[in-house]
Amino acid sequence: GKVRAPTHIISTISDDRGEEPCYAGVPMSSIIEQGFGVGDVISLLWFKRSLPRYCTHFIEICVMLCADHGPCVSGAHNTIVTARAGKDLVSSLVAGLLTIGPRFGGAIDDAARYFKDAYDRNLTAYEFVESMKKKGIRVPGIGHRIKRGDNRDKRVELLQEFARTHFPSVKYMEYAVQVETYTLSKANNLVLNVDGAIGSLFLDLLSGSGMFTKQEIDEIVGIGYLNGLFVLARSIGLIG
Ligand code: Q5B
Repeated sequence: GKVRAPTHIISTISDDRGEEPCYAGVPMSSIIEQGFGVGDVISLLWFKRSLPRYCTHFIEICVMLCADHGPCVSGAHNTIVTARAGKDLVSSLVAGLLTIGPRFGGAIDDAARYFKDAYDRNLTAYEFVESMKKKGIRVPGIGHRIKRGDNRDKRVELLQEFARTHFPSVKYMEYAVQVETYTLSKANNLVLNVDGAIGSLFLDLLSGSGMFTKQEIDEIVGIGYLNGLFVLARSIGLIG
């Protein structure tokens, strides 16, 4: 057959030079034979390592729970309008995806950054929230348009329940809950939202699994690719 033109890019993630493509050194056949799931594939392609099953299961739960949230949210609205205007699937999908940002679905990275910084500096929830208010920054991961203190987000409860059962430590999530308790005392809509739950729990996954060095955790949180979880998940719903 044809020989591929030499690549101008070196990838340390995927390699198709052998008999079969490898994801972070793991051949595709092993992925299938060992019964890996999409969470394992994400851990290989995003984190370049095999993570314990409870971590890959958590990733899968995030993807499943964020796959859709009805037609009212910005992303679904734009995708539906674009599709009804007669555009193709990819155009409709990206029209929706482009709305993902700080106010809609794209607050996971910032939630992880701010919760980590505040927890690691031993700030109380009060000190953290009030310092954000002084800077005029909304607390990422807090607040929802329809969810309330007396009408919690089921997705958040399910993620918390899973983590409390399977994670060795949920210290960042418990901190996020303390922040929520304080923000709820200010207004009933300032609940811990799904972005905040994923952001804080991913910090617990990174620091509690023993699979990442401190430097790697700082790098992951700094680069910011946890929003990718929401982008990936919501693509499922938008395509539907
Ligand atoms: N206030 C989420 O706003 C929302 C505050 C706050 C301090 C806060 C807002 C926000 C931070 C970003 C964030 C992810 C825009 C949300 C998601 C996925 C989704 C979506 C879905 C899905 C909602 C009313 C008053 C104002 C504000 C104050 C609000 N949030 N103060 N820290 N975090 N959060 N984004 O309801 O005095 O009246 O001026 O930006 O975490 O996107 O399901 O819909 O799966 O698709 O429009 O779940 O909370 O409220 O903007 O009218 O604010 O509350 O300053 O105070 P709302 P607003 P004041 S999860």
